[in-house]
Amino acid sequence: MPELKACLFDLDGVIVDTARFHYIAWRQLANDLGFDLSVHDNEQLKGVSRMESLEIILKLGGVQISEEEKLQRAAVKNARYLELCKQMTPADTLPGVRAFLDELKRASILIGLGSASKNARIILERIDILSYFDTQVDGNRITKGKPDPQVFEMGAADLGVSASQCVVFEDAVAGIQSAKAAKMFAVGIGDPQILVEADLVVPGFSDFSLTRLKETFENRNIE
Ligand code: B16
Ligand code: MG
Repeated sequence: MPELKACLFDLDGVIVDTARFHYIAWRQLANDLGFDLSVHDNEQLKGVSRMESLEIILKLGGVQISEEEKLQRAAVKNARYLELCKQMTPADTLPGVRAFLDELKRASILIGLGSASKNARIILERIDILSYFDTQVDGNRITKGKPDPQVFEMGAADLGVSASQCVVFEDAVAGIQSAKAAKMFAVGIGDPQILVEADLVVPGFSDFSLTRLKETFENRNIE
């Protein structure tokens, strides 16, 4: 029976809520182009890379711009996003995350990041959580975004563990698909009716523990 050796965490929506800042900055970009972006539309952007998000937004607004303008507008959006992120503090770490990471450390379980964001390191530093991570795979390293398994496969390779020894924590449907494509145990953070492909879904880390994770992880292997 494979032993639990590593936990790989998505960033936005799992460790910290940066989606609200992405939304403000993307909405500003849409407004600059003459249309609005709803909170509902923003859901489609979770876990999706920066340039793919831009493509989705342009489609929603029915707007076409040159490749050059796409890069320029994405850069403006990112600068606005990073400006908003400056207001984050360690208190913005989602409830229960730090205690859960402490529990993993005490149990010598390796910790990795698997995020689509190119700003992951800056954000981890800002909420003072970077030192927990034994490796970070982010948008600067991957060539294929979620739902491709690359991000989590790279994380497992960095940590020297096999897929069957890893657990992935994800809030986005594409992220759960990525974990399953990597043949890893996937814990969804959010709504079980949305994250249907996850092996286990919890609302957050507040009422979660390593003991509970191990129970589910080990039972899965007996089945
Ligand atoms: P950046 P995750 C993702 O983070 C966000 O969910 C997504 O909304 C964002 O577009 C993407 O990172 C890229 O972010 O513009 O900072 O490179 O959930 O994969 O941690
Ligand atoms: Mg996410």
